[in-house]
Amino acid sequence: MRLITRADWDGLVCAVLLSTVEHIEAIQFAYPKDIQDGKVIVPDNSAIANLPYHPNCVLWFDHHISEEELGAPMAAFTGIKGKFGLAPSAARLIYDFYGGDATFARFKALVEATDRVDSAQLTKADVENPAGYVLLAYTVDPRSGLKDLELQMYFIMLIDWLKSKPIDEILQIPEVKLMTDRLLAEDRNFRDALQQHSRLDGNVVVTDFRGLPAVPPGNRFAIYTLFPAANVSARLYDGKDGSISTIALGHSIFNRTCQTNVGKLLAEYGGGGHRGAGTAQFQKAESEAKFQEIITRLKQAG
Ligand SMILES: [Mn+2]
Repeated sequence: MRLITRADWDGLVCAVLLSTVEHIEAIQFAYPKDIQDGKVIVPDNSAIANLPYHPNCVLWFDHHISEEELGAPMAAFTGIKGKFGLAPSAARLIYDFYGGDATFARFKALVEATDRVDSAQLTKADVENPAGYVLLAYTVDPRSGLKDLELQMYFIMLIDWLKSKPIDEILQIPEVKLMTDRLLAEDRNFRDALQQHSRLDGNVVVTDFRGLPAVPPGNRFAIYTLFPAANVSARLYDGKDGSISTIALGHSIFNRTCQTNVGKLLAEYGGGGHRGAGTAQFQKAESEAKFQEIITRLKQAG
């Protein structure tokens, strides 16, 4: 059968597991919105992983649950083989469904790392000094700069390597090493840039990248290792054409005490997101006043 899986690390690990226990003839990567918008052709008898349900599938695993689905669960999906529920990763659902350690012992560490990566339950070491599967996972995030076909080819190779080689060996493969070396170098520069442009304001760490020609790339959780006292980050940066400024908010993944639902807060300013992360954009002229207002509200809520 054909497997359609999400074009991210969790989706890739789903493909590793499913192709070990099911007869998967082809693997295709898709984004959730394209499935929902009907833009993906789903052949009859497909398997779908880490993506929304489609009526043509006969095997389905997903852990992305909206609040409505939690309230009125699953009735539509009984009779379909698979698992849909709360889990740190879709790979974890597959791991458990097919018998856990008894079936997948050799992928135990891989799936544990995938849980941490996919649910942002990273350790400080995973952020400051990533190694093993977590470091490899960073090579498939959007920061890698790989585009469509290139990314798909890389994904297919990774699935093969993850099934056939130990992680230390995979990290030495030239295509992989090129990417991890670059990511680690970027992270070092990014940490310097964060130190230079950030200040702690109550419970908020404010990073002001406005006026920089480009926002430097780097691990989005690095700010929380540098400012462990903050429970929320606010990053300010300019749009490409210079007329717009953006504020991006995120809860700390280490100090989980922020009281603000940042998606809801930013929705009041025409932006959006979810409880733990979101963005809003402003015309430059009004942005400074709005930024100050938002940061004040984050401080007041604690
Ligand atoms: Mn996932």
